[in-house]
Amino acid sequence: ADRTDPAVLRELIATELLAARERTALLTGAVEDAELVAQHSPLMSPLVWDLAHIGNQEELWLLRNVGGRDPMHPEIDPLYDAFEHPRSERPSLPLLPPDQARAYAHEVRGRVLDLLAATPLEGAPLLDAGFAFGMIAQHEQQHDETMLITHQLRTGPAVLDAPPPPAAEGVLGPEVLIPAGPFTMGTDAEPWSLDNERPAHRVDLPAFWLDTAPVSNAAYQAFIADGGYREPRWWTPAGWEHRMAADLTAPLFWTEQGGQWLRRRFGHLEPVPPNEPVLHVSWYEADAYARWAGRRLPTEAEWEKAARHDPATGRSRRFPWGDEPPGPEHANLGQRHLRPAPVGAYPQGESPYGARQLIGDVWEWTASDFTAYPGFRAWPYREYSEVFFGPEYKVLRGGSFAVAPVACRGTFRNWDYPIRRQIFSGFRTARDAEGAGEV
Ligand code: AVJ
Ligand code: FE
Repeated sequence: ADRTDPAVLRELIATELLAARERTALLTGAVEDAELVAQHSPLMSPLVWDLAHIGNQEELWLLRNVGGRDPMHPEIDPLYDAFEHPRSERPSLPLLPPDQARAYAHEVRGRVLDLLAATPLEGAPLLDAGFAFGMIAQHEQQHDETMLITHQLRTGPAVLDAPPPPAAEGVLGPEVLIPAGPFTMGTDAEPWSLDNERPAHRVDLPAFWLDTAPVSNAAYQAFIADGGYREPRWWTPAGWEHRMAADLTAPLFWTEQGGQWLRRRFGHLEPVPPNEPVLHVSWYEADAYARWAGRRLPTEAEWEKAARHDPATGRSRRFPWGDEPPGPEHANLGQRHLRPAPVGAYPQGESPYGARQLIGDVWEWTASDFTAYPGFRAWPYREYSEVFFGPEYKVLRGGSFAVAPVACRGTFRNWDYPIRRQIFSGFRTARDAEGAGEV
């Protein structure tokens, strides 16, 4: 698609906004209103908050900032400002009830589509390449992932359904070698990249080995069976303290019954599938597993080099498979499936170095803190990224089965606290390759 053609770009934006809204409608329409206003976990907002927050951010950025319109309901703004009230307190706020929240988001969207038709997609930084519209489509999809996390935390009968992901293909070696050398990290070119992905900059890395695919449940069960959760030497001091305080013994949603591990998944109880990437582990657990395995988590730069660097041209590409947008043959994205694919799936999504499933399936914890790239400039608001920079947050890369293609690329950065595991988080491990990387 030629995004420099305004008609094509408008069509693309409208398609992305619609895709996000269909997903929002699915996630908020699958349960009764009583469940929309309920708190399913203190870690999450009630679903009805996400719904109106989606509409409120769309009104704020598109109707007010781009369109210059007056606020529709200024009195509700503080209710839906994520920095005003912690998630745990949101159920007790005087939120819009479900029918009004839906009507508000719908009303905003109608006006946004009129605005899109009437606005030049150039001539101002928020407008260039339709950036503000792209940011809002990504924002809604990010909250759709958040709402899917809430669905996973909710108890009760299953309400969501999807076909299984594709099977593994081929026989893979355990790890791939990424030779030493510089690569370009981050981007100046992605039109809808968010501020923390910019600017592009060169990073020189020593050679390293990286797991071909994410760590599987079977491999993780070996760590559990070997007493990994009882052995402080595998854990960082903060990790061990947390493991004790929170009484961690297995990934979230796992239970042992009669010597077998079962997991709860969107309302179903099932045996833990051995060949699926492990899911719902904290950074502390991922880090402890890696040390037990005699390995370590990859740094964020290592992850991105493995995912984007093309040794044939020396260029960094948008995705492991090249520059084409993700299709169903490349990666498990967009909630097409309600689970990660088995390790070794998606041969067409392989990177030049032979790594699989870097994009989609599970978010991958990295060793790195969430920090600004050299030359970072907060845009268009400090509260998207800048206020989170620092050692409290660890970076996750690659996106999960719950991430939409519009909010996923080789440069995309996610972050969370190292204790968090309700998110769709897994990991792969790495090790140094001293002397092996001369090219
Ligand atoms: C990038 C996933 C950490 O959900 O807190 C949504 C995305 N920012 N609304 C989050 C976001 C503002 C953000 N994460
Ligand atoms: Fe938000």
